[in-house]
Amino acid sequence: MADDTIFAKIIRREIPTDILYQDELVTAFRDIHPQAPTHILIVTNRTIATTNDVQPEDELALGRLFTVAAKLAKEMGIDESGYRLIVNCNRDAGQEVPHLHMHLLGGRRLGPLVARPG
Ligand code: DGP
Repeated sequence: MADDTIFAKIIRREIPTDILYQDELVTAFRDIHPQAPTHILIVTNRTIATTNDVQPEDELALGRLFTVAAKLAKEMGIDESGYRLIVNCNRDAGQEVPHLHMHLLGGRRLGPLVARPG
């Protein structure tokens, strides 16, 4: 089933996860492999595989990713110190989960925007 990503299971609460925020459009929870003191994923409830697959009718949900990111950043106390929002698409960006999500990272200096190839 195309919609059956690990994130879809989290959204449907089939996998126990500490949900930080959920509404009719998006769901937020902590990344299982945090890259910073605050590392939260905000995912669209509709399974959109990549940013290549977004539709005009997704615009409300995509905007909601930002309003929820700002709300959570404030709650986590990183709104003034700063944070980074990342959306990866496909192989070269290292997208692992084919379900559109925004990373909210903060709580330390995050360094350069793009890592040099190793
Ligand atoms: P990306 O590379 O942008 O597709 O990021 C996927 C992120 O999802 C990665 O940082 C690890 C996280 N992740 C993968 N599986 C799970 C899971 O089962 N639970 C949680 N909380 N995070 C997960």
